[in-house]
Amino acid sequence: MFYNWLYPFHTEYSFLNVFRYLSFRIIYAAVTAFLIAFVLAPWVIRKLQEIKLGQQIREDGPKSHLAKSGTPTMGGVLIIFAVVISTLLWADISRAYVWLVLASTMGFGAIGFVDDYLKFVKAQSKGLTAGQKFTAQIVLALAIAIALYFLPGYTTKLSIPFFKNFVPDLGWFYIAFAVLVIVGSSNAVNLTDGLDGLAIGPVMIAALAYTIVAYIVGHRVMSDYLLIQHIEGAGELAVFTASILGASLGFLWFNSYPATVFMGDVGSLPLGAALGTVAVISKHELLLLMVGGVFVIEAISVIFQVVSFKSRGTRIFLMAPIHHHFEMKGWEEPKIVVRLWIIAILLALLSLSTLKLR
Ligand code: 57M
Repeated sequence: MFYNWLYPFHTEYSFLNVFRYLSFRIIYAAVTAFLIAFVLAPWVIRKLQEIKLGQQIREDGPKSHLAKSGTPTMGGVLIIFAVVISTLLWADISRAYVWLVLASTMGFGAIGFVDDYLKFVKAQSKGLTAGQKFTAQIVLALAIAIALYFLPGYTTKLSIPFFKNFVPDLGWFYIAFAVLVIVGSSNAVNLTDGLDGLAIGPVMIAALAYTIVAYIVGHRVMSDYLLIQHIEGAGELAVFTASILGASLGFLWFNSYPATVFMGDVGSLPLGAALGTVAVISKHELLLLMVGGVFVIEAISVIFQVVSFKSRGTRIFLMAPIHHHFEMKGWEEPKIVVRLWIIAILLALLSLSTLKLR
């Protein structure tokens, strides 16, 4: 908005020139989102406590979690609010991509909100059924993928990490592929969100990595130099991912161990979908497997556990997702969380190296 409304006056007021610079807008988007989340959090947490929107804890999980009963949940509302406001303020809102990522984030946020709200009114840890949640996610992701497909200039070519000349064109199949990336990412972040700070840390790290990717993809000279598909306007996505980074930092202040608020599905579903949508639009879809490697590890641990349990009747992990396995082994919660952050940082660094190594 600042870019669209204030920059046009730069001929009269030269200081308004700053709004032209993407790097400036990226940094201030992160700072703005942080401030919104950080300043409003105590008030939001108080309100959530007042309406008794506390977490119900399942009794079959690790026993240490019983002490968390009543911790306010749905803190994700604040993250999404901060991301949307900051993106609207700092991005070039004439770009369709900006509206698409915002639509994806708010749409998945709405699914998460309904799920959390039902858990709250029914006062039990249920909510939407898996089938209802999954159907809603697929319909929404499909709408986004189809909109992208018909957007002028958008290509259905797929970049493969480490390969510069092998860029297969998926054609119509790209729509199904994009749905898979967005829905998969949304659910993987949701599965990861089971310890204080566990999901939000890797979300921040992935958001930072995609800020760099989107900046380069949207920069004609840099993308040409690195032999990466250039996407006109994709740089504005970096303003969005920087907002995720800032809002997440503000939330982490309160979600760090021992957490005073959880994000709820209203946070985890849209954050995962947002990363998936950015990965799709910036044409670095497969890179998300590496950038979001911690989410992939968590999701794979569940798949392996369920398949093993159903087919052989035995478990591979003491409990899935894998963070529960480490808890059952007696690791302290902050140790598990920080170690998974370390893995996330290493994977993000490796992912960024693929921009050059191809
Ligand atoms: C969400 N939600 C947390 C909080 C958060 C298929 C199966 C693997 C699904 C999986 C599942 O339901 N995952 C989805 C996990 C819950 O957190 C809430 O949910 C929101 C995210 N959606 O924001 O509102 C609990 O996690 C803890 N937590 C924190 N700090 C945080 O910052 O400590 C969350 C955020 C909170 C709190 O205790 O209540 C969750 O874990 O439920 N199911 C499971 O994860 C279950 N695993 C399982 O059944 N494993 C079996 C299967 C795979 C065969 C096995 O291994 O044998 C476990 N989850 C729990 N108890 N709680 C097992 C039992």
